[in-house]
Amino acid sequence: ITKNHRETISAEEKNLITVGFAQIGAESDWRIANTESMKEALSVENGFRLLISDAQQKQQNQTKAVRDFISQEVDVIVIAPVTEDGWDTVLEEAKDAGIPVIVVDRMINVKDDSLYTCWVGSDFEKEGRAAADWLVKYMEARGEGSDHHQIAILKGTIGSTAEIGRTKGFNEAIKKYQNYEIVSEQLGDFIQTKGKKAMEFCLQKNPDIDVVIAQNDNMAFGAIEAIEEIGKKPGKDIAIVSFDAVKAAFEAMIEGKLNVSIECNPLHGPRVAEIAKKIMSGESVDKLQYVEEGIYPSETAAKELPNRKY
Ligand code: GYE
Repeated sequence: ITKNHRETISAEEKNLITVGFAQIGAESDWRIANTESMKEALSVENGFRLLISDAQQKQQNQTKAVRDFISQEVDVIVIAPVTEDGWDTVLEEAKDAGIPVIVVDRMINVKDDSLYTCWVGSDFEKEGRAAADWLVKYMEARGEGSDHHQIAILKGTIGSTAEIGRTKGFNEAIKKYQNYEIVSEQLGDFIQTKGKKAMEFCLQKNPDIDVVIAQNDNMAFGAIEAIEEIGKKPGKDIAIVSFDAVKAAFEAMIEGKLNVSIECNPLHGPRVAEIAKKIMSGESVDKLQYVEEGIYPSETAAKELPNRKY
């Protein structure tokens, strides 16, 4: 490398915006797509230097990552928080250091909202309501609208906005219908293997379950395995509703094993990049930004699969 070339590189590097991203982990297809989207949008070509930390789904690792980013004097910190609570102290440290914080995906619950600049993500409660409304219409169409339905819920990480919102939205919407009964709620932490274990437990305790609400696709994939292992047909004997709408969910729907996936968009990278640039140039940004999402029942799967980006 010639001296001139070296000087050009360092001049370019000086102009890059350094972003520290405290990611949750790699627990699901959704999460992997989210990390990819961030890497793609916050690239050197786009003017960024991106540092990513993988917290292995432990919030204490995220707190540590944020402290590391503060000591490295990054320009912007991005956090995809595991749960909503427990952020006040470390965000005060970021504020004292003058580093703006963008929250993505799940939300945080802090005493002082000025501890973060903005949030980008999904309306999880709306997703939960959509799941209930879809289920009721589906059972009506099957001629089982007034049958007694026994529902198992496979829950994601407790205290995460995705779990809180999907639970609240679904429960509030379904309680209007007295023939729908939630008979079991099990924890699956948004992970396929844990979803399978949770489903096995549900089936042992309540063999008559005929509906599963899996709070993400990967837990639904685990549930499908558990249902098949006892000789029942997922998607037929037991209706399965899930969230995210990742590619593999479309494949499961084409095979008739999953009935619907309520979309949750993980492709936050481009929006985060735009927000980071605005913050760095002193422009103001909206405090909360919700992304648009759809509902994909199995009959749309074959047509939609080729268009899916994650
Ligand atoms: O549904 C799940 C992931 O917070 C929206 O986290 C996200 C959820 C998503 O592990 O697959």
